[in-house]
Amino acid sequence: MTKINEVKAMVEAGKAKLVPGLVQEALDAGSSANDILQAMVDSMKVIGDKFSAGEIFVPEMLMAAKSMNRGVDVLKPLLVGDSSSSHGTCIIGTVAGDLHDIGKNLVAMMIESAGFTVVDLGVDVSTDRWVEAIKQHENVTIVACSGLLTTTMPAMREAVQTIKGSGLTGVKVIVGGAPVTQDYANEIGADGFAPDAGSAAVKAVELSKQ
Ligand code: B1M
Repeated sequence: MTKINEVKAMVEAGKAKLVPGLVQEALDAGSSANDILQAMVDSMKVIGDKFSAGEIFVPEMLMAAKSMNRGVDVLKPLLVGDSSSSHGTCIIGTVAGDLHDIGKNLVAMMIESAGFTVVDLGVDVSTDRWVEAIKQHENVTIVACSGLLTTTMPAMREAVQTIKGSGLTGVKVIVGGAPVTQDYANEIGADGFAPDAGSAAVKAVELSKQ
């Protein structure tokens, strides 16, 4: 088995202690940070499918997530660029009722490396908290709302509509996460949508210049 496949297998098996070492070994064996990241993202898809099929349960999903997070920690210095430009502050979080943060963390990492100061509100961010954070921080140009559950899409709608209706100017809202589409973003009045972390950073830069 190649090192990268070992990483994938150990993320799926939830072996959080083994994953960082294997990620380092995969890098040493010549795999790129992006390829290793993609392998771990693929693992989470496998985990999701097994969960849907009733083959695994929440604790296994949690261990796989922990393993992936440990692996991402090793990759982070290699994935984050050294941007000298400044596009202002980006407030990011996962919407109310939703505890998924791996995708949100990747988006935060990419947005930071694109030249934003990132304020991460974490998960389960209430509607009021988004607005408070925009008021608390200077030069907020982007708010990035992540959501992974279809059941919390109404919370995303409420967050976006409250931010847009708050009268705070100069702030653009982008949304994303597995169940979110461009159509849904349009419907709830978001300024932008991105399907993945890389394109979220591109979209954030584009919107911050408008
Ligand atoms: Co949950 N979970 N989970 N889970 N979980 C999903 C999302 C699910 C699809 C699994 C399944 O059933 N197949 C399903 C949702 C179904 C649905 O709503 N349609 C689900 C469910 C049902 C649940 C619970 C309800 C299970 C239960 O308790 N019965 C529960 C809910 C808890 C809650 O949030 N209130 C739950 C809990 C959990 C854990 C806590 C155990 C754990 C999360 C741990 C953590 O995040 N720290 C977990 C996990 C790990 C998953 C899966 C397996 C993996 C998610 C992940 O990290 N993917 C997931 C299955 C799957 O995704 N196929 C599943 C990797 C990550 C890189 O991808 O987050 O999609 P993703 O991010 C992508 C893009 O979406 C995008 O960029 C990233 C990649 O570049 N993106 C953005 C994300 N945010 C963005 C924001 C942007 C732009 C792009 O702009 C702002």
